[in-house]
Order: sequence, then structure tokens, then C-alpha cells
Amino acid sequence: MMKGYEIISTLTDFIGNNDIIVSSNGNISREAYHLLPKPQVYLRGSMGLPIPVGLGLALANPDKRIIVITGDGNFLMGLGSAITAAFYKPKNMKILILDNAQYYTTGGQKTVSSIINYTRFLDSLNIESQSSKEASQAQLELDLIEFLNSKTFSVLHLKIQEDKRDLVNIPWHPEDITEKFQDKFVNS
Ligand SMILES: Cc1ncc(C[n+]2csc(CCOP(=O)(O)OP(=O)(O)O)c2C)c(N)n1
Repeated sequence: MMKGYEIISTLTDFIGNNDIIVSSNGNISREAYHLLPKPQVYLRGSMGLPIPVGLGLALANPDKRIIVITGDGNFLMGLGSAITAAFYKPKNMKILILDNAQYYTTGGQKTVSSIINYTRFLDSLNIESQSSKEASQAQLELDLIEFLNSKTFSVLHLKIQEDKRDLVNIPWHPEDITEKFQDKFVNS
């Protein structure tokens, strides 16, 4: 299994100025802050928000591609919003689930993600999706290309290994993040 940061780092090769990345709070936002071009929408504090925030951005900005990176804990906490997103299916919205089956950020407590058959669950919502466990680097690149270039709302679910990287927290307050994001994407 790959590690979350290897996947986020690979993603950097496939994104451009037209993309807005929304990352879930905790470790994933820290990785996104360290690895992706700045600024992006790094959620801090509350869990469960990456899909609702991503959905709002996708519906309001049809000319931009919105890529949500979410941990499985965040995905489960905001599950209702995943179903709302599946209802609206904005074609410019892509959801990458990094599933380590734990709340890594707060000490590795187990989530209940392992009970979900993601392929069947996402199929039942008529979502274009891929789910994988043992991706090689080459396979990951192919999966990311297909996921990002898909002409429709799509989800990529990847089982990952925990990170064990000690990253410092994002040095920007939420207000700074909003301001920098607006400067880049709204006022330009
Ligand atoms: C509403 C809420 N509950 C609990 C927390 C504490 N908390 C912060 S990050 C996190 C874990 C997030 O898990 P996941 O999305 O799976 O990402 P991972 O940490 O595994 O990368 C928890 C429990 C919080 N910030 N907000």
C-alpha cells in the first residue's frame, strides 16, 4: 500500500492553475500545505467539511476543477454531503479518499471504514469510481490520470498505509487561508 504523502506528491504532477484542492483537516491538510502549490483550501479544525466545501466551490465555479482530498474519518463524518454531491454530480468535482482506516491525526484510533465496500456503495449512488488497495507508482499515475480527466463527477478510493511523518502545523490561520485563497482564485 502507498502512503498518503506519496499520493499527494504524485498528484502535484497532474494539477494546474485551473484546479482548486480542498483538503480535510489534520494530517491531510498539512501534507497538502507542504506538497502542493500554495495556496489551496486547507481545512482546519472541524471534521466532515471537505465535501460540502468542495461541492459549493464546484457548483459556484463550473470553469474550475475542484479536487477534494479527504481522509476516511472525514468522509464518514460528512457522509450525508457525499450523497448530496452524488445527487448534483458536478462534473468538475473529483473526490480522492485516502483511506488508512484510522484517525491518524489524533493517534490512530480505528474508524469503521473497513465495513464499507466502496465500489458497491459508490455504484449504488451511480458514481463513477475506482477503488484500489495495492497500487504501484505506475498504476497510481494511471488511476490519477483517469480520475482527474474523467468527464464526470468521480471518486477515487485508495487504501493507504499510515504516514508516520512528523509535520509541523500549517502556519496560516483560517482567516489567512481564506484571504490568500480569495486573492488567488476570486480577485485575480
Ligand atoms: C468534529 C471533530 N471531531 C474530532 C476532531 C479531532 N480530529 C481532528 S483530525 C481527526 C482525524 C481525521 O481522520 P481522517 O479524516 O481519517 O484523516 P487522518 O487523520 O487519518 O489523516 C480527528 C478525530 C475534530 N477536529 N473535529
